[in-house]
Amino acid sequence: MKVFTPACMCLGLILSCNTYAIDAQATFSELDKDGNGTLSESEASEDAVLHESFEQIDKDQNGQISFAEFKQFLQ
Ligand SMILES: [Ca+2]
Repeated sequence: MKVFTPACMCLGLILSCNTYAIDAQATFSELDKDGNGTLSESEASEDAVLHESFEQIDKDQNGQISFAEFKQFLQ
């Protein structure tokens, strides 16, 4: 019996990962009103969930949500 990974399965996985990355980036950019690459508490308050979980997302407690922290939160 041949063991192989269906190409379509791999491709689907890659595509869904890429789509996810683009969506996360797009959402982050949209919230980052001043475009400085981090979300302040007032920028995050545009989104109810982010506002609610701000302290939880802000792992290093610097009062800003970085894209890395944002991505971690989405996972
Ligand atoms: Ca910002």
